[in-house]
Amino acid sequence: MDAKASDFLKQRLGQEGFDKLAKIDNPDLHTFIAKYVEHCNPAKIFVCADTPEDVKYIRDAAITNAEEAKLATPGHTIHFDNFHDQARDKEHTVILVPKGVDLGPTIRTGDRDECLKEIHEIMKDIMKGKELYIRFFCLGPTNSIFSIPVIQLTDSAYVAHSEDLLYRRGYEEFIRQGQKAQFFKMVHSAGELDERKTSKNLDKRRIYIDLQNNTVYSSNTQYGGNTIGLKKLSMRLAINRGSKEGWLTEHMLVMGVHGPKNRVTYFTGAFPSLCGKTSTAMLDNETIVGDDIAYLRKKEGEVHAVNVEKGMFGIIQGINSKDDPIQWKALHTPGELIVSNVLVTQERGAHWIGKDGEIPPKGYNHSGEWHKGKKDEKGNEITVSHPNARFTLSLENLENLDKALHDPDGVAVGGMVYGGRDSDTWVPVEESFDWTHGIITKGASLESETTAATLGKAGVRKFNLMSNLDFLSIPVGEYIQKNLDFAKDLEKTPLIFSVNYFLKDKEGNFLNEKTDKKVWYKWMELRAHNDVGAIDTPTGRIPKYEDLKKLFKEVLDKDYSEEDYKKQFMVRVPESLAKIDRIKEVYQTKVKDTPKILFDVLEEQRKRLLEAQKKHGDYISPDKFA
Ligand code: SPV
Ligand code: MN
Repeated sequence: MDAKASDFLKQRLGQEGFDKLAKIDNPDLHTFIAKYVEHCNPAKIFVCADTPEDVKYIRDAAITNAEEAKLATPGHTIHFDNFHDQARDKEHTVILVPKGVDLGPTIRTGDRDECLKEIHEIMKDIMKGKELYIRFFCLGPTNSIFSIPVIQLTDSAYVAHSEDLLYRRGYEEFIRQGQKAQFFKMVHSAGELDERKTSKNLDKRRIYIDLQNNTVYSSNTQYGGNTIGLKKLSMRLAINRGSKEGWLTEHMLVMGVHGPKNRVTYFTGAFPSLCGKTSTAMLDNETIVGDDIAYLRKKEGEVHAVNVEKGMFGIIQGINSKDDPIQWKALHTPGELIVSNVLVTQERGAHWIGKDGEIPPKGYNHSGEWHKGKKDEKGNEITVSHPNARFTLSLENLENLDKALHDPDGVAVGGMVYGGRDSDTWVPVEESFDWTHGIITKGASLESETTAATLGKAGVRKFNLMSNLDFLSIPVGEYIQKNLDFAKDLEKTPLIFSVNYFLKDKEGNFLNEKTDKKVWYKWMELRAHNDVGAIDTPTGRIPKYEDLKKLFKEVLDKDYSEEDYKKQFMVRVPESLAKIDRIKEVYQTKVKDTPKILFDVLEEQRKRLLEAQKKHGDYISPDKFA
């Protein structure tokens, strides 16, 4: 450590804190910490070296600071975000770029010099009177080719505590990597707090991502998606880094699907919000590796995936004992767990939208004192919990955790799944013809319909390629090309599938039960080993009726009728053609440098659809292709 940084840090951190830091041989780390200690100017500093006492210090601080409060169940706490700070702030989340760099119209960018100036002004002395928590974490398993060390500076004990549940501790990893560490740097301040200990100056809420320095600044916000540096903030840095190094960062779950004779085949899955991502990761009798973010790398000719995280920041709305027995149990078992923005009752229980039982008539929630019928300033009724209210826990608390979670090699991927909320186009499950066809017609063509739980009108299709649109830090065209190139030198290429849990008939009734998805995953598992055949249609390969009939019986003890099969797997030509038009339009008008092959593959698909239409009409029963 250079003498100046050393003197300064000793003075500000105290001997104990300084000694913890000095064990890590990395001058860049010391300089970075010194810079932001001086700039943010906290009253106190705590360096967490990941000992049980240090971790407890942060957990206790969240209570002492009143950022969290205890609930009746031992170990459970409640945290509130500001009433207007309940989701990711897309408008103020900005990728900083030097003059002349253009990432295309779908990515929010700002002039690097100007934004750095602005954020440093906002963050000047922002921690005055507060305690700064310094924590070390590791994205991906430790001691692995996937590992990325991250330093988090935050004045929120809630953020530092949440990260402890969600990420692998990294103090030892920083020591191990020493000067080699290519670490990410996070500076967060909740800013001034109001009497409810929620961020007060939301007008100065900013999330600025500096790719050049691998640094993210987050100010005047507490909501996890804006503050938990290792989640969506690091994700943007990792997408950028991976694009240079030949690996991928995807907004994907990772799960083990259990096949015949104790075989486990791993799948990854990308789904935009409210499309069944968590319920897929939590599927009965399967095992979860991760529910949100995956790194994919090539290893010995195969794709390997890791869960970047080790915990879950899950949506609590709708969780009930019948549909989500494992999460329900975890939410009712003593142990470390944070719930946010739900209702706290007088008995210090928690209640949320869609929970079993009656909604309590009153309590305390994200709006303060709450009673049934309470309205916000616009006259809209305030629900018992916020639709984006969450729970935070370690995956270790889930019964269905897969044993490979911390495997430094990750898991070999047999299949990748893309799914959206789609009432009328995609069949329930379909395999692509090959990797390129899958990346283009499934991943890069992903759309999802809005629901009543999102802002704006319901039922509007939103383009969201790979469900990664919000997090891209490289141009969309380049991102697609990197995905296409990824499979080039593989010996065993994962199959690519689409799923659609939301298909409806003309009368607006869902064509599938929630539990049917269990069968689709068993079918995909068999396909990954070539244990069942498939039928080629113009848009991809679909299951044969006999195979599904057998699986429905085995998995759900259900008699699956041929009539249901024909309705569900009918090729919908007009809708499929309309989708091609929409996707083409996006890539022609909103994306720079779309790889030409994307248009070619879409045009080939159109040709196949038109030929089939000529022969069989608009709506084609799957048996016509058998
Ligand atoms: C998502 O919105 O995709 C989430 C929650 O996983 S957040 O942390 O807000 O990104
Ligand atoms: Mn997510």
